[in-house]
Amino acid sequence: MAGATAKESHRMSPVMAASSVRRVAAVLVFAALSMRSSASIADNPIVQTNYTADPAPLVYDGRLYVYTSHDEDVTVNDFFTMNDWRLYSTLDMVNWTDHGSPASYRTFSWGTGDAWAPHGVARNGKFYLYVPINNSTGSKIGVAVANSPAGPFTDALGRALVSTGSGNIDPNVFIDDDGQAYLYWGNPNLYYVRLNADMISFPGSPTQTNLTTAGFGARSNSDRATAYEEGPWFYKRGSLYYLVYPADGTPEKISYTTSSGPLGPWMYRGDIMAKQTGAGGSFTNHPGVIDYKGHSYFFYHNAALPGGGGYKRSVCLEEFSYNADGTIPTIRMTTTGPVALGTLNPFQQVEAETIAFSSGLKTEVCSEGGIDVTSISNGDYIKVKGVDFGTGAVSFDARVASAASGGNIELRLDSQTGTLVGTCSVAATGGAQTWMTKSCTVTGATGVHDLFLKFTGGSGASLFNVNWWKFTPRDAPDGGAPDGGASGTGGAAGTSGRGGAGGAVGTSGRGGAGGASAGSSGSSGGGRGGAGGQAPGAGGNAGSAGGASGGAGAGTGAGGETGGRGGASATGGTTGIAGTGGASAAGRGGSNGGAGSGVAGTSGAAGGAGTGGGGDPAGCGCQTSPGGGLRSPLLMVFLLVVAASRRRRLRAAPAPARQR
Ligand SMILES: [Ca+2]
Repeated sequence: MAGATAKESHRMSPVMAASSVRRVAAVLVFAALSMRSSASIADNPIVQTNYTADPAPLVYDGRLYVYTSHDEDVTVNDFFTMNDWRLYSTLDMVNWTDHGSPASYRTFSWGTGDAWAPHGVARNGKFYLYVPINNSTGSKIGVAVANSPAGPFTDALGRALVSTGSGNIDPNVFIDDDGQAYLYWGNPNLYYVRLNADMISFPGSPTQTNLTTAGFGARSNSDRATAYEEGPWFYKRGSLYYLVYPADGTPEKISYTTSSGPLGPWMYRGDIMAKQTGAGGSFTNHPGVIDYKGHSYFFYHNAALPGGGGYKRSVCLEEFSYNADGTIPTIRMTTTGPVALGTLNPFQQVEAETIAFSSGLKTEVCSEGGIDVTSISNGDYIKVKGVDFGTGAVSFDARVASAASGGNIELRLDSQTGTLVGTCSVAATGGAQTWMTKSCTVTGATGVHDLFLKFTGGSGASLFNVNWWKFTPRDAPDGGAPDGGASGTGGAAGTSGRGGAGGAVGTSGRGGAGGASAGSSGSSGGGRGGAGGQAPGAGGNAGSAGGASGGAGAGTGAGGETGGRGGASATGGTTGIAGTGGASAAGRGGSNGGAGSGVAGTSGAAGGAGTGGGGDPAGCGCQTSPGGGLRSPLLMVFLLVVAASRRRRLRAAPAPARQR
């Protein structure tokens, strides 16, 4: 944030004249045009669908979240115009999923605006969002609480947590090893309190830290006693306490100080990031420092997006390594950001709002839950980094809605003009939130690539919206590879043996394929779905056809996020038991799973009903008949052929629409 003096004087500025509104509007149009023409495929700034600032990272349950403030596209009064906070998350530090707005100043009935730098922390299964907001008597700190990182947050107190004095901005909370939580904040003074265990109250009154040049550095001018400005980021690493802060007025640099205790005495350690000057620089900066998956990251903001400026900032990210003595090296801004910590699985549902970089797009609340990508016009694109197509993809599904005449999603590898592996045509769906799943064939996508969803169409400003997408693999990988499951290979058919056993349960992956094929007199293989994890198991791909005297194929999908898909089908053997539907321990039974639609064996039982774990009802034992005598060898062969054909169709079929 900027210096309080400048901010407070701006608060009393007269309402902006209409001519200024028009000027801002003109600038915005120019900015939008500039954005359209940008060919940048850099990964910083990490969010392109909004102007964001004041990053506050949080690691929770294996995922890295970052709360940000939000500079509105239309700046009012030539000053910070900030109404709500935003939340993004990642698993790989390059692809960021938009979680929308967890709260706004309107979350607090006593607030009147100025949703400035937030800080979200997790404790006791709850999430606390500490925020500065303004009202008619100056800046105050509020605290909101929620049961999930993305909210919805509600005002925990119905009044301000900190309301004494002035300059109550940039709250930052750290919970020490002994469980004591500290709240630091302030511009131009640095205050702290020890929070009670409830995280929403504190004993006594705020304490003002004694700012000395030995602790916080000398200022390059004399308007304050030390270089400290605002935005404290307080944390502990090993036995050393760190306080990182914007310093030395505007433009701000980032400096830091350390101590052997949470309350000082502080020893100034120097600068981390230099002042930003020239194009792409903003006069403020704001640090967020965190470790994730064994790496150390430094969040900050600049003005590098098209149309950016001091009131239109963007959050960026760099990786760094601590020196052996615990000091922090100087960190430079880059347009590339950190190296990816992993690849992205395109064979599970990927939210369209999971983005490494994009151009021309916005996001909005989706009627199907979560967020969708909107404001799509001809030439816009989404880059998703490090997509692992494995041995190949055969088709692409996109969940889309269009109130207009639609357009196309070109699937390109490695650049906006890279190899075209498929084109998905999107027609009108009857409404901007009327969702349909569109599919297209894919060829030539193997291995790891950056995926570009390049949008084309007419001249409209909003051709269509996208909720999510996914690819279908060339063939269901055995035993979860490359999706992380333990491997298990379907057994080869045996002339008198058993069908292969299904792949072992993938921890977060795709289920193993069922037995490759039935033995002529063997029993079938069964495939198990992935057990839980982020990626739902795809369920038993299909129980293989039962052998001449074999048992049934069974597909079992253990519960993942959306549950495993049940075994698609299973065919009973001539004397075998009919197919059993895929079970689903949790989540969805699979809208085309669920039932084993087993064809009855000559003396077998009917196909069993699948067990739906929610969502779609359990499938029926359809296309079945009670066991009856199909004793002709020719009929038996016919059944096996039908079953094989059915499996192929089911594998190639688009995934069912997943409702939330
Ligand atoms: Ca979505």
